[in-house]
Amino acid sequence: MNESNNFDDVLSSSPTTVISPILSSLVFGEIRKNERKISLQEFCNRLPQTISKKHYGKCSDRTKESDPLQNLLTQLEMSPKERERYQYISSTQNYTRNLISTDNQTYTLLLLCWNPNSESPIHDHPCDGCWMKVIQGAIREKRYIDTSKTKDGTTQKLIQTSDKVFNEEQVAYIDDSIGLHKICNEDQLAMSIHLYSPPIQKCRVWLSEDNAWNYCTKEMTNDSEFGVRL
Ligand code: 2CO
Ligand code: FE2
Repeated sequence: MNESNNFDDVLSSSPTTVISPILSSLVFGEIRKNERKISLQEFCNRLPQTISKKHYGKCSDRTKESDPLQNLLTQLEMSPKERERYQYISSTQNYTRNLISTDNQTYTLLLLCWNPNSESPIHDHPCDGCWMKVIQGAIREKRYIDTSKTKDGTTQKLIQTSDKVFNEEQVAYIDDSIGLHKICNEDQLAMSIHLYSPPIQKCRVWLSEDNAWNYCTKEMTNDSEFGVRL
């Protein structure tokens, strides 16, 4: 998630400095850094090298703008033509998982298509990290922590820690050190790009937040791969 900065407040509070918000962002490199949009093709070309850079960063940096993968995803602008190849929608599922690219070792890139009024179950991410960029509609992410792990065992519920809506172009990041999450689409068809590093093959799924022990392991399956329906 992007953290807002207070540079504009500092600048506007100075009586001798009159700088527009856009210019002040340029001064501090905010816009310049993510200004150039890149196609899906260029994104995929740059992904392997950027993934290798991530291993030099600390996990806590990945929620910040200093995270190279977050920056690369921010730059991505998938054209309707690029999207068309992967956007398989199924009326019988909450959402579809459509594989765009993977090296089977360090990353998997997917397009997820969320039907209106659909949601995922609460789940974890047994990979190092999951980056999500909304490319159509709005996605609501509810986060939870498993208190059965961290407390004395008397509370065995999942505790909700946040509830945020991500709009088009926004990028979110989660890993298991941050918590579990559930994704909801409460409006029209929504789409999001998900990057998992390394690839995610299975995850734990909770059927209710009322019992932290009531989970099962689910194999992740794709509904299409490289534009071909399975
Ligand atoms: N992790 C879920 C999946 O890959 C989607 S929710 O966002 O990470 O199916
Ligand atoms: Fe997820």
